[in-house]
Amino acid sequence: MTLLIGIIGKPSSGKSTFLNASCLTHVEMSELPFTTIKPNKGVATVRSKCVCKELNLIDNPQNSLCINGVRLIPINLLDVAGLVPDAHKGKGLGNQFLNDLSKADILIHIIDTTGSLDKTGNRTISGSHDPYEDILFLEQEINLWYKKIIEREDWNKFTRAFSRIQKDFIRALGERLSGLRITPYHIKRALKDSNLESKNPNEWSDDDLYIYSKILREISKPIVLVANKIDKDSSIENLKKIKEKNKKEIIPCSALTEYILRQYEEQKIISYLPGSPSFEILKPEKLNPKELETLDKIKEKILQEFGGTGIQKVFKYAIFDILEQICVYPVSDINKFTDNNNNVLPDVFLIKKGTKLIDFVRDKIHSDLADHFIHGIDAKTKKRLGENYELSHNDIIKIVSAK
Ligand SMILES: Nc1nc2c(ncn2[C@@H]2O[C@H](COP(=O)(O)OP(=O)(O)O)[C@@H](O)[C@H]2O)c(=O)[nH]1
Ligand SMILES: [Mg+2]
Repeated sequence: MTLLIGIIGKPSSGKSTFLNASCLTHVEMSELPFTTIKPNKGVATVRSKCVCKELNLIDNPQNSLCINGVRLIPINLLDVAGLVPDAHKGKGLGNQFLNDLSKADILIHIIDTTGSLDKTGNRTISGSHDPYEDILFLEQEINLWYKKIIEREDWNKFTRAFSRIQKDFIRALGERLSGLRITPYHIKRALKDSNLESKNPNEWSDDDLYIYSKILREISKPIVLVANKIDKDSSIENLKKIKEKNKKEIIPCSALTEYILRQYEEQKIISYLPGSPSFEILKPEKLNPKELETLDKIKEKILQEFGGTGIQKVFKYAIFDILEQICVYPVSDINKFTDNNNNVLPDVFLIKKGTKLIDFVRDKIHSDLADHFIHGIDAKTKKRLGENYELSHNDIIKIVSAK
C-alpha cells in the first residue's frame, strides 16, 4: 500500500498550497478560513538515488519515475480542512476532519510562521500570534482525538472485564482502534513506553489515559513540523523563537515559492527540478521586470538561504528519517534486472527498515507468492535469501516460489 501523508494545520496556514505545490493539482487556495471542506487528495513523489546508477543500467520504471538517476517514488497526500482548538469536541467540523486522517501513516503540520493569523486562521495584528502555540494546541487536539477513540463513552465498563493487561485487553483495544492503522505492536509499545504495562486498566486515571493516547499517537502517527511562509521576514524571527522553545526538528518551507516555480516550469519558462536549490530561466522574454525581480528574490532569499523551498526536505525527512523506510526493487531476472516484460528495474517499493523478506512479499507483492515461497535471491550478489532475511536499502530481489 502506498504511504499516506496527512497534511494538518489551522485554517490558512498553507495546507492547500503545499498540496498543490507538491502535486501540481489545482485545489482552491484562499485567505478565507474553511475554503477546504472536503479533503483534497494528491500524489507527490519522494526522491531516492536509483540503483540504476551503481549498476550502470538504463532503466524503464513502471511504478515510479527515474530522472537522471534519481527515483521519484509516489506517495499519497491528503489535505484535510483546517483544525481549530477543540476540534476533537467537534468545533469547526473537527470530528469529521480528524476522521479523514485515520488512514494516514504520518502527519505534516503546516505552521503559519508569520504570526499574523490567530488560532482559528483569521487575520490579526501582524506578529501578535505566537506560532509555537499552534504546535502545542494542534498536537494536543490529535492526542485528544485518540483519547476519545480509546475511551469512547464506556471506558469504565470496558475495562471492568480485564483485571490486568493481557492478550485479550490488547485485542479489545486493537478493535477500538482498528480504523487508525494501529497494530498490536503499537499498542504494546505504547503500554511499555507509558509505564502502564502492569497497571490494571480500570485503575488508570484520566492522566494515564491521556499519556497513553499521546504516546500511542506519537508512535503510530508522528507529526512533522513545517515552518511555512518562510519567505516572510516575520517568519524568520518567529522560527528562531520557536527553535528556542521546541526541541523537535522543524523544517523551514515556502509552499508558495514552490508553487510559483513549478508553474513557470510547467510553462517551460524556467527549468526547475523540484527539490533542487536552483533554477534556470529559459525564456526571459516571457517575464516582465516585476516577475524577474520576484525570481531573483526567490533565488537569493529562499533557495540559496535554505537550500530549496523545503518541500522535498519535508518528504525526505518524513519518509526516510521518521518512518524509516527503505527502497527495495523486485525483479524476475537476476542477470538483466528485469521483470517478465523486459522492463529494467521496473518497480521500487518503500518498506520499513528491518522488514523480513517474507513479510515484504506478502504485503507488497502477492500473498499467493508468500504462501508458496521457497527462497529469495539477492540479484546483486546472486546469494540465496531465506524468508527471515531482513531487507536493506536498495536491495534488488528475486522471489522463487512454488507457483
Ligand atoms: N507568503 C506565503 N504565503 C503562503 C505560503 N503558503 C500559502 N500562502 C498563502 O496563505 C493563504 C492560505 O493558503 P491555503 O493554502 O489556502 O491555506 P489552507 O487553508 O491551510 O489550505 C493563501 O493566500 C496562500 O497564498 C507561503 O509559503 N508563503
Ligand atoms: Mg485549504
